[in-house]
Amino acid sequence: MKRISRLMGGVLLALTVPLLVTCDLLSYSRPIPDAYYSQNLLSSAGFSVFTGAGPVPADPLVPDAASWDFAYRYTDWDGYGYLGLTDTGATAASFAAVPEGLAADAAVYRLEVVNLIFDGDFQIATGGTWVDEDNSSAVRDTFGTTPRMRLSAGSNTSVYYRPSLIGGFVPPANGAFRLSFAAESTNFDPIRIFGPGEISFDPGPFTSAIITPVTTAPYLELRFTPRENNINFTDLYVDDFTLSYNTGMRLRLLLSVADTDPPLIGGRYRFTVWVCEDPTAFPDRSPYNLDRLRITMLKTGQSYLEAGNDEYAFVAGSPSWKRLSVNLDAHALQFDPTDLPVIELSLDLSESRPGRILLASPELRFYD
Ligand SMILES: [Ca+2]
Repeated sequence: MKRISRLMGGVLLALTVPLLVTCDLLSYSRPIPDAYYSQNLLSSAGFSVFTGAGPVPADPLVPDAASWDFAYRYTDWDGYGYLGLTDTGATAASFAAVPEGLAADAAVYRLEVVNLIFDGDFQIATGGTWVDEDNSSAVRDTFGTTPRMRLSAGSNTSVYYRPSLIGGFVPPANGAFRLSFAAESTNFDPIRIFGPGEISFDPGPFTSAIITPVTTAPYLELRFTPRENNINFTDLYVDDFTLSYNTGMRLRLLLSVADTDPPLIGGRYRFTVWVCEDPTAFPDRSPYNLDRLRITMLKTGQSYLEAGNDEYAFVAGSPSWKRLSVNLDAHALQFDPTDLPVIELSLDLSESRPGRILLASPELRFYD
């Protein structure tokens, strides 16, 4: 028995030693070509490669890969352009000082969450139709820093607002939209605000809710009313009514293995994009500065990965270029051989109010 054990031990040792040597050699040989560590894998997939402005796709089950696109086009979509991506024709240096890492001549694109309410900032007039019952009023007030509406309502009465929608837009049946506005009161009067479907809003600097407009005019109506019977409210200031679509609000790039140069392999990646405040936008009137933007990477049905996210938030001041960056720290990209997309690079606007922002230089880099 001892002899057999010794023999087995010897055989095992003989098998193990070359295995260890092989592993050692592998770990030092770095099998991944240098190009993966040195190149932007999106060198041929900048924002100029874009299909999101196209018509309803013939086969919504097969998303366009290797071009920037809007995710809502592949849901139950009515064909309206709820997001916009356009070439400004200008370079990064034209908008703000160019920080290290961003090329001065990088092409700059404008990303917009379309505001479907017309004159909800009351710059022109009263932004639609106001209906005030006896002892109630809705007056356009131009005394402050920006025109807004001043509302009052007597006991057991209401003020109604039917916003104008932008030309050519008719809400689709059962569509989900985000209605947002600012409501301020100096009197702290108890107020109830109801949207379509009796969704209630709390007054605040910005209040929003997901609503479903009806498909016939006036499409949308808000009701402002005292919180209890036999009381009233005065001097409720409302402004900045916006409406945006709320399904598939992502600018995305789906990538199959062969869509990058060099081709995608399993591993960890970093996705970065530069953003800058848009000089054609305003903090307090339409077109607004985009208030927030989140970037991330998403797995597809063919792959597995876990990414963090990075978020931009608007701060009034001089425009500046800011780098958003997200890594596959939590779990590297993994996939079995497939021709289908294995990763989505995503600029998520699902929590954003309508507005504009500038984008430049999307990059995907392999790091591990
Ligand atoms: Ca205003």
